[in-house]
Amino acid sequence: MAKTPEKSQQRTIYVLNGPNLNMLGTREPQTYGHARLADVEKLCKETAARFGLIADCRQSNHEGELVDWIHEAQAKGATGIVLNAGAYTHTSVALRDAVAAVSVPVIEVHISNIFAREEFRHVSHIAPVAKGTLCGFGIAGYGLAISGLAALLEAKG
Ligand code: CA2
Repeated sequence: MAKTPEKSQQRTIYVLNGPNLNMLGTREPQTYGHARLADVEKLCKETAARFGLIADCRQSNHEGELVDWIHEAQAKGATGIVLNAGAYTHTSVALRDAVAAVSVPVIEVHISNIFAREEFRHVSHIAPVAKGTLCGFGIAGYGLAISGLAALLEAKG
């Protein structure tokens, strides 16, 4: 029997990276380290697999595409979203509204400690509507976010 769309991605975590994160590992290693986006995606897939989950990793430089993927995660019944919205974190009401509009738990991740940087990075429009926020752990934060989502799932039974 065909599965309903809502049930089709019950064990999938969307890992969404926003603008310029495709440049990871090419510049600013003092802030973002030496790992590339491909390394982040490998870490996410391996961490997810440890919990019997699948990481669906995507990156976009376009705000609307990120909004669409958040809606898609809800429509397809994804288990969670790990979101590094990059600079849109500090500017995007549209992304905040998308996160608020879905019941899928969203964990906000930042590689750097945004609170130890320029003042304009101290504001996150995502944090108030996210299930949780991690920052300052380097790319390990993505793995921690996936472990956290797995713990939430476990607690829900
Ligand atoms: O620390 C993070 O993960 C950020 O979300 C990264 C964003 C920044 O705007 C946020 O304030 C904090 C920037 C991502 C750009 O990444 C680059 C990496 C290497 C070279 C150029 C850009």
